Amino acid sequence: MSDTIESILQEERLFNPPTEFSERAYVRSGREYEQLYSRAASNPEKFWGELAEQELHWFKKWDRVLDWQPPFAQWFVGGQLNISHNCLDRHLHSWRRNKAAIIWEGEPGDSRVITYGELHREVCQFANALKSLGVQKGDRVAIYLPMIPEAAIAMLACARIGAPHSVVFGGFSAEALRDRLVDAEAKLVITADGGFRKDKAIALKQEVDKALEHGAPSVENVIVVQRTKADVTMTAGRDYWWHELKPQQSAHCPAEPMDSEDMLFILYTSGSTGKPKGVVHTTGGYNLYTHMTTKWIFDLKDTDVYWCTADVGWITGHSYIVYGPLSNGATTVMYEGVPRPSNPGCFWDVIEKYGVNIFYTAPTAIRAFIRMGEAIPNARDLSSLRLLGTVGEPINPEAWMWYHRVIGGGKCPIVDTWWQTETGGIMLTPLPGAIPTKPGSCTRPFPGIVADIVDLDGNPVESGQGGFLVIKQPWPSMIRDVYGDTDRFRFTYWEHIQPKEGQYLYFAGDGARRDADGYFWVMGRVDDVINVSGHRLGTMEIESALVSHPLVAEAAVVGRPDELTGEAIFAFVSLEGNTEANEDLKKELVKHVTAEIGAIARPAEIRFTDVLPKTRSGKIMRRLLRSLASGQEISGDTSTLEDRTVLDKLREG
Ligand code: 7RM
Repeated sequence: MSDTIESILQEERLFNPPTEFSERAYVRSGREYEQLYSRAASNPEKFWGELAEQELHWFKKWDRVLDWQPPFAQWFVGGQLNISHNCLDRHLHSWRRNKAAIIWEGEPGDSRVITYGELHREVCQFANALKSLGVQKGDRVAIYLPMIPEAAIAMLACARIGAPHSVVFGGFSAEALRDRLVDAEAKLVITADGGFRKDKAIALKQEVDKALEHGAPSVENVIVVQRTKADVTMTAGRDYWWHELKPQQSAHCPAEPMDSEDMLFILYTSGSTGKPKGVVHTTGGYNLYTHMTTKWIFDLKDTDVYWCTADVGWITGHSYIVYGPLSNGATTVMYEGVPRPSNPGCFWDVIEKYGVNIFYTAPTAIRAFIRMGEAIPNARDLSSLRLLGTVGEPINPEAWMWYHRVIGGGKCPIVDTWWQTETGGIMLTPLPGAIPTKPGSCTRPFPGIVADIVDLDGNPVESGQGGFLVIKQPWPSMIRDVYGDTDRFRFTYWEHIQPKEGQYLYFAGDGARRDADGYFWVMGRVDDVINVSGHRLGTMEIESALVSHPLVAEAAVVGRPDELTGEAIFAFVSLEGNTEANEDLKKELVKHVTAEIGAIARPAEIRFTDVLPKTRSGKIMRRLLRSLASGQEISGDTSTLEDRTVLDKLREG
């Protein structure tokens, strides 16, 4: 890990945008970027107000662009719009009506192309199906689906009738699903019999049944998409098939005029303490910000085929598979599969098959491709590509170089995009025709974003120094609340850094530095969040899962560096009484965590220990555990350790 940081700090390579790219880009030079940036900074309300007027359809214009009562922002106050209308209806009055909105490729090789006209019809019919089951404006609807078009259709249908959605990643277990259903008090769940992943059919409806058995009393109905044709149990009066319910419905369903600040969705994300937080996003600001970032960062044109490989269960799927691209009238590719032993080149096949021009993926995927060897992508025609992107974690410069050379053929700019579930959209990124890139840096803030690196008192640190990444001004797609827990919203994001005199800084939870050119280099989380393959997991969540096993007395979980996944989960576990520590029990605990949370939380390593290193006041000293987990010598102060012999015991472990 320290090697990586060293090499990042010394990175000096600079890649200018190719002239052919810049000439045709929305933002064509560093000078144009600077102009946009200073226009936004000097008068944000004018900047966002003009864009909102030019780029979106409003049923009613706003009275005020911004109302900022820190930490509560309201954007486009008094305005009314509907994001489903902006993603669909307004494209129907032009040639885009018959343009591909979604190109979908299933893992087994089946596929569908859905035009804007067809997508509109599907969404309207399904929105009416939701209404027929009594779903009303304001009711929360959970979506637990594989990567099939119905996921996007369900999201847009909820948005159309004003029912906030809560998409739960299909890889989460029944228990994790139940927690989210309970927290959001979801009225209805949309799921599928299953989905295909790594050549196997994964059961989903079965997980929903389990979640409901264990108690999620708010759920009244379940709608089930038929995907794998697996046997499922349908409970009469509660469960309905999508393919039986939807076709009976009218394709006429006007979009509900929503107040700009009406809730659009809740999305759960891990933090350093407690259960996952329900991040609340609202309508107008989110629509505008994801629209503008998609347009300028991906330089999206009507002739492009755009593909983001995320799952709709994550914020990247919400903002950059569904809402941002469709609001722009773009063609967005959805792929059900992941690279797997039977088809390690499947991503390149999809690019070749559909002539993908813009490709957005995660560093962990790139590192996996590097391992598989460049012969695999080299055997496909990737010449349609003109722009590449990454998201989810810092990208190591060597992976960046490989991506640039092997996938981009040396001619595609790379946008390394830093952002979070909470920010709703991309915050730090190059604009590809304007900003020269450096491998490993997410470069500069998007126009309208005022970012800085500060110490705990909110004072900016010197260039080249590490500090906390903060955002100093409100932006349209910012988190509005933690669902049902405003105290947690304040505490997590707005009280960690304490500047003088009522100044409010949004704290992202990341450490970063800025170089002499003003480029940002994000180093990773500074809290107890582990980033495994770009997925956020709270150490405490995993610890709670372990401790819920009857033989576990105590557990401490840390991240250790991993070449492939960025970080891997390392769990220190002490057992109850005289329980015998053995390999079988390790396996059982791994299974237990998978059942409690899902496969993404699977510990890479479990080490049994009699005791955990604690301070005299009883706090687990994670810093020491992190060193142990990564096989490093323990450095720094250990004087607060209650029992010094613990360290020797742990090393032997
Ligand atoms: C979009 C997303 C957010 C956390 C964030 C960072 C890390 C994301 C980058 C990155 C370095 C990047 N949402 N992160 N992108 N670190 N460079 N380009 O990932 O809420 O799931 O995670 O991911 O630590 O705080 S997220």
